[in-house]
Amino acid sequence: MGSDERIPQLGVAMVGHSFMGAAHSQAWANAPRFFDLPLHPRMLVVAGRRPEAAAAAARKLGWEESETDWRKVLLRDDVDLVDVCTPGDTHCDIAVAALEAGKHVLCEKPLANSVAEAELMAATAERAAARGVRAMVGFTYRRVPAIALMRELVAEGRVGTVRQVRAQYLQDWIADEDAPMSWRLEKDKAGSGALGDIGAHVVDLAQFVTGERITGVSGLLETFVDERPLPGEAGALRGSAGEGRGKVTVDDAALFTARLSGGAVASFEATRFAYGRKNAIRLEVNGSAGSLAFDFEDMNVLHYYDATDDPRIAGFRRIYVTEPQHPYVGSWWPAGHGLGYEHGFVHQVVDLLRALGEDRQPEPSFADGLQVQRVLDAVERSSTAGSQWTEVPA
Ligand code: SOE
Repeated sequence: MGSDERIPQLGVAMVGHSFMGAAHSQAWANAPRFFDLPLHPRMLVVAGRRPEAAAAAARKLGWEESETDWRKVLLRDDVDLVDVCTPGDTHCDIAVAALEAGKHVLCEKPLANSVAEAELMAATAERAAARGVRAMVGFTYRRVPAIALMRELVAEGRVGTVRQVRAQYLQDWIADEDAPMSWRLEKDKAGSGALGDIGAHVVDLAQFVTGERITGVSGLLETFVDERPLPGEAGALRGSAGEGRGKVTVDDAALFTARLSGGAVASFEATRFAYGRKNAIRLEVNGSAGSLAFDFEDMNVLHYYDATDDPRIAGFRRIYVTEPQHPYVGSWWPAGHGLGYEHGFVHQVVDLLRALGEDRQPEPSFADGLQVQRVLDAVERSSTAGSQWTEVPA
């Protein structure tokens, strides 16, 4: 697809080309096809360690070239932004080097594998921002229209004062104890298990929707299966097992309660052992004047209960979030047609490009990513200390 030559280009390089790399690639390609943008992304180069795999990914995902060494990508003058889609153990090195080389960065979640790494990344991003170089962390689900609408409705006071938040992220892709190993089950690669992989999303969402911060937690982590078959060719997320076995070194399930800065209390649950729950991100907010409820497995719907309604007709109303008045929706299909998983990634790129075009900080920033990391760390420390109440450093 040709680009409008009157719109300045932004040269993009992506590091990593598996699941997230594919999700991000379609976003870079689709954003300018559906949204009016101040910058037109040019998909210059994808980096991956194995030359054939990187070249095949470039062809399939729509990148002009491939590269095996991400450091070489940073030397290129035509690269303006580096999109980090690798496992967590490499986020810090790549993002810090890219920012220091003057490249904007989009980095997958969770921001890092430890608070120390996240602090370094946030500090580097702050220094880079003074030079107009921007960094954003990919908490993509913020950009699901029903979630963005949920935030708008809470901010408008439609549920009154928020009293309780119920947040769950439930999957089942490793519930079978013979499901293969994945880097997501190794602490040195992923930092933590369900907690960081999917719990990080609901931590971000609860804070995003309420506009409040988690100030303290009591956590409980559990590992049910500590050894699994190594993955085969098709990869762990596709359930393909190969030869040999590997050790699981992360949590399989993470549960915690929390206090929020505005006075609300919250419960969180992240697990990949909830048979039958495929990608159930469930978020419910109960306030003094009503409730809002969302489940990603029905992602175009938001449920709203207005406690000021006549009690004879009060009940949860099912809002089909597919109208042009809803966040992001108007740029897609005619009303009523609905969106999917991939659209959140497109909206993420749209918001990032608009922020860059207007020379402002995109959200969520690396500072936001660091704050989520501090929550995850507090949950781990609390669990180790027998679920002891643990404050989250501000
Ligand atoms: C696997 O649990 C995974 O791909 C996560 O890593 C993503 O962040 C989530 O969006 C979907 O599930």
